Amino acid sequence: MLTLDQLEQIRQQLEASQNPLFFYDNDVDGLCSFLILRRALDRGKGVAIKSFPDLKVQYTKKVDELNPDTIVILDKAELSEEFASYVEEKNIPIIWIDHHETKTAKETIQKTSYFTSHPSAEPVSYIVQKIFNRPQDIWLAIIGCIGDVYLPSFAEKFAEENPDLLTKNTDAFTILQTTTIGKIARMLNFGLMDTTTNILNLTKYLFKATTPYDLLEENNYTRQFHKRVNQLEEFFQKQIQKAESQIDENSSLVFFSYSGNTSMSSEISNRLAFNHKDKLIVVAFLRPEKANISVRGKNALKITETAIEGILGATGGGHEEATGAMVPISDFERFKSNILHLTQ
Ligand SMILES: [Mn+2]
Repeated sequence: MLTLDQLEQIRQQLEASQNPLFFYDNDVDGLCSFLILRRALDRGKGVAIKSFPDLKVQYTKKVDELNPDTIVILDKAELSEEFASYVEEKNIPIIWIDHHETKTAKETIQKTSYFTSHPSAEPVSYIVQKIFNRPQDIWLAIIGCIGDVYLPSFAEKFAEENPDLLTKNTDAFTILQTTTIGKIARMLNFGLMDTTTNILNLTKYLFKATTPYDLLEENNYTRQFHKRVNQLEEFFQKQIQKAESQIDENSSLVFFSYSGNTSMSSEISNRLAFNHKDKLIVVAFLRPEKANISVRGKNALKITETAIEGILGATGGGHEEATGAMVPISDFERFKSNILHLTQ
């Protein structure tokens, strides 16, 4: 975890900024991190990063458009050299807060104020909640942490006060799959799979929301969010059913691939991992060019890294028991056979 000095340093830099621009990872931890800082500062714009694995040079367009005096990167493991040097030339400081292992070059990292909780790896929503410590944002920090399968210290008290939202003495993974807070984390991940305009409307609503019920309630502001969530929830349930109908009980591996308009490999793999705790779960979303892959289970990181070794253009990484990878579609069968060999 970051030291108190580091948290204080971030706080001072943020408070000195009049027009911060937040780039946040396109998932619930990234979103909640942005919301916590935006609510504390009451200023700044937010952009969800959709490029993978790094924050790519295309986002300098947003910098030109919004003209910030500080850039804050949240929950993104990698930063492209082109983006960093473009911003450095404009003399705009970058605060980069993350919790993943990074492969970004030292020279690029040195162009930023880099803060990471790796290797203890507390989620970014936990880190940023510790900067301002505003009690009214704790629910957002909990949702962000649970989305990243991490149980924050402040969850226990919250569970005592909100037993209908969160169960006490439960691990983060079970909370994600069985409680209302977990359901909201999944809803927000689905809500982020929408157009830029709809995401912007959702975040604006969340600048002012006071409880998780504001998200569950259907009103003029949440209507589009609920509509999108219901669409994706239906697709999600279908994939789970399909995957489970294919499971070989004698195998330690669940290998499931699907396609469609929306990649939700992370959500699907989490649910399958919860339902089949003894198995390694590999879920692949097949695009014309490449496959988006999520791996869950024991040694997921080692298995992912070994399986993509030697595949040109393949990337992958993450946490010990939860990873993401991208493999060119031309090498997908090779990736699959690597996984089969590794799990036999
Ligand atoms: Mn995260």
